[in-house]
Amino acid sequence: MTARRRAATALTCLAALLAVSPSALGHSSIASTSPASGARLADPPAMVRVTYAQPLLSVESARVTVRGDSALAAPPRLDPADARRLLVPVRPAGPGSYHVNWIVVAADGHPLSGELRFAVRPSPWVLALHRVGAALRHAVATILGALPA
Ligand SMILES: [Cu+2]
Repeated sequence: MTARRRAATALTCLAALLAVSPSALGHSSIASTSPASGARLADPPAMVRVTYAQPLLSVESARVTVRGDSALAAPPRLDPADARRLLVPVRPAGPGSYHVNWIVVAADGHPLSGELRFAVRPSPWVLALHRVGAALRHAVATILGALPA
């Protein structure tokens, strides 16, 4: 094969590669997550599920943090029932902003990183108690202020 023909063959390969969509090359994109990104929940989920469009080879790592602390309950894993799905067990860590990030390996061997945030609100009881507490403090201050010195 001449150098010229070799170069032509290489160019043809490159053109074919560029014409192929990323998903056909084995890359995978996220199809859905549970909870949804940006969700505001009453209680933290026991599990975060991230479903990709195509099967994954493995999980490299995953982290869950709340207020700077880890809320990862157990090692992350692929769903045995569906290799497209990453499962991240979450330890309930109360209200706050939960940040989940991970690295998985796509079918073509490329690592894919992703992240997801959701918020857990304080319970209505906690909010109600805060309101009662504030009202009581106000009442006490008013009574004390009305007493003769
Ligand atoms: Cu890839």
